[in-house]
Amino acid sequence: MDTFSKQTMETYVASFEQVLADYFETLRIRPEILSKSMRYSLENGGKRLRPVLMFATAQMLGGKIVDVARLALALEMIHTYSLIHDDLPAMDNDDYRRGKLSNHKVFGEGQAILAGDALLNEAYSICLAECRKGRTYLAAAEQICRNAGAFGMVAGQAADLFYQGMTEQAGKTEAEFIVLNKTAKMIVSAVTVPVIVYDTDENIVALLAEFGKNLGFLFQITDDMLDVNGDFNKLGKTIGKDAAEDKLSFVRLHGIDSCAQMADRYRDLCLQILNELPFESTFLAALTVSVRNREA
Ligand code: GRG
Repeated sequence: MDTFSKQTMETYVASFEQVLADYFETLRIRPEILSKSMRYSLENGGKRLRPVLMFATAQMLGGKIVDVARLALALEMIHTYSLIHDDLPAMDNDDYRRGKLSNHKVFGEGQAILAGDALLNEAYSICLAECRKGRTYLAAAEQICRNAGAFGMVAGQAADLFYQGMTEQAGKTEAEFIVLNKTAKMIVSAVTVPVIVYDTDENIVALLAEFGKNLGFLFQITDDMLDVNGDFNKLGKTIGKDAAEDKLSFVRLHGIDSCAQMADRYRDLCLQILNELPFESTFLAALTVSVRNREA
């Protein structure tokens, strides 16, 4: 990433950290263990990809971070709950996340489930409060909730779990369903919430949704590749789990070399879509390239 994009990225991350700090400042969550376990996962080490995408898209459209700040908080809370639950023994069973012990390794499984539940419920509470701002916020909140639930991330996770160990019975269609729902739809939410809030032209909404979808596929393919050739110290989570658990990953289906070529194609598609937009999209282009080249 060039220096300007790096600085822009830092500004967005810092803005999000402030939104998060304000959230915990105004609320006193009891009991202490619930507050601690929510904060443990929400405050520690995430890349903040989804809030960064939301802020960058809002600014690209001529809007302000503050316009979407609370919806970015809701989306990151949903993302965080999904990571806590994904790490549980009943799901991906990972002891590490972001280079630290997973939530359930610190607080126990019961508290980890509840921290995830509380984050999800808080996210919906925030979305509902945002709906008071009017029709476009209602539509944006609806999009976040839909893409996270039975027509999005939860459906993708259910399929992922279902096909684990059954890779012979499933193929490209099932793998694409998993990636689209589990990973891409949350990214689609991040980049379409601002266009929905500003009630922008439908063609722009469609182009940004397509950008988010392709970026989601790029993100997941690089995730699958890092599970093979990544470094635990940079990635902060266990390597080699997809193969060990016979997951229906893109690497399992296509092999690592083809995945590298597919990742290049998804990156180029994203860049092409950004070029079609009538906005200055240098930062989103730099971010796309950094997702392709990421090591963490
Ligand atoms: C439990 C309903 C439910 C869903 C879990 C998030 C998820 C779905 C599974 C995690 C496994 C995985 C590889 C998901 C897809 C990619 C992804 C969401 C990776 C983690 O996102 P990052 O890298 O996380 O943005 P950070 O740590 O930076 O916040």
